[in-house]
Amino acid sequence: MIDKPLGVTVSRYIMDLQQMFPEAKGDLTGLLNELIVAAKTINAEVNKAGLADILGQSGKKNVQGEEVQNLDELTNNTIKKRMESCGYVCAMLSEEDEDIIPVRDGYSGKYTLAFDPLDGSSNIDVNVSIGTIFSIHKRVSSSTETPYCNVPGSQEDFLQPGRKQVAAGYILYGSSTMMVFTTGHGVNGFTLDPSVGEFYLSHKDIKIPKLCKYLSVNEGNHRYWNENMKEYVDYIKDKNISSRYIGSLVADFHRNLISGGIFLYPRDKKDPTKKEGKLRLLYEAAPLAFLIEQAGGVAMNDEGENIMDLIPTKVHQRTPLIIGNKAEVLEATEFLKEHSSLTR
Ligand code: AHM
Ligand code: MG
Repeated sequence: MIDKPLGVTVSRYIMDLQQMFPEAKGDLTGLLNELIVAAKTINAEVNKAGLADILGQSGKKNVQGEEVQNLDELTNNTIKKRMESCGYVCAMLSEEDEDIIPVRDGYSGKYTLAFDPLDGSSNIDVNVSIGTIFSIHKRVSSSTETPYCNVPGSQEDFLQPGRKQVAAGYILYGSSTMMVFTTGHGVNGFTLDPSVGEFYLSHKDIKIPKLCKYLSVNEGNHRYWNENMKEYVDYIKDKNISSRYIGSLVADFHRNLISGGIFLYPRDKKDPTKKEGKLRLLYEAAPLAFLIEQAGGVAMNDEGENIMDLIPTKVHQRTPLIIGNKAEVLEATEFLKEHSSLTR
């Protein structure tokens, strides 16, 4: 962890972080800076989302006669465009694209970038917090003899456990816009001053509070849960806990990170195509697992496996997710396991 005063800019913070590693060549610094630029562009678009009806809807032309993209598409394209020729990534993986996304010839870099361009997108039209989640790994598919730039990335580069992430975080477009990230040296939060266009350190070395204040789960799915899950939720509701569920993972996570809480998205019987739960391992669960672990919490699946240790077999793999205060998450997974024979 580097100790920087509140108010330091995110770029300065990242540069100082790089100084801790004399062997670093600046690629991760460069990549994070590119993400910051993408975040500012997305933020500007998100802030105009309510004007869609005035400026033109997706599939139609706007007042300048340009084709209007929906916000998911626009954020996805913004990130891809910034990254494809920055020279820091060898390939990308996005929730919006089925296949991994290649970068331009000759621009292949050292890292992979997996991202959910706009998490919580069902909340866009109702002006509720949404966010961009990202996860960065070092590529594994190139040899030292070959310059990175000549070797495109492959699926293998993405099928790495969360434990191997070199950085992860999110940009939350909420009542203010924040970037929260970790490189494995604690979690720090930076708030955007929109009048200056700069992110400033506002939340230093974030640790999840000891008290688990909130329970975040979609109770509308109650009838699709298995018995152990139903019993667990009844059990925890008997404790001194409040319910909070936004329906944007990134926003629910952020609230619980700052205030203390447990978030669950278990497997359920609602949709047979989502037997493994709804959330995606590589660009939702794993990056948040890295953050929560750095902040003193933990993320597990319903089999009691740490999300950070899961080895993905598919790039768009889903996983049940239980994340937040350590004691409550461990208790939840134990509870679920204990009763698991009832339902599986
Ligand atoms: P998205 O990435 O398409 O927005 O879907 C993921 C979202 C999460 O942000 C959120 O936790 C979850 O889906 C909400 O799902 P539900 O409406 O089933 O509760
Ligand atoms: Mg999502």
